[in-house]
Amino acid sequence: MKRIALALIAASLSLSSAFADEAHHKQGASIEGEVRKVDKDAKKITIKHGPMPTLDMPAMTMVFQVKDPAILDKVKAGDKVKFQAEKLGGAFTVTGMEPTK
Ligand SMILES: [Cu+2]
Repeated sequence: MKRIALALIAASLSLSSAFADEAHHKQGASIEGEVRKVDKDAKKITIKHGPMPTLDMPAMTMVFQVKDPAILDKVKAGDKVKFQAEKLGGAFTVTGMEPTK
């Protein structure tokens, strides 16, 4: 019986450290990218982005929604950016963006 209890404790310890890792990653790490297209009417932006570990995504070019349309006034196609993204209501959404030089 003792051995089973120890195994359970070990299992729950490794689980909780996995969760801690996850929480750490979710603290809005910036992703590098390059703007490909800005669509103000549809409130969408196409970004060629680097790897996004928080969203479990490799580097690719894709379309994002934007949380705040004002983000689209700050950037244009060809700009290099750092941005934050989350999955909101099933859609990949840019929550913040800064041009880089
Ligand atoms: Cu992607």
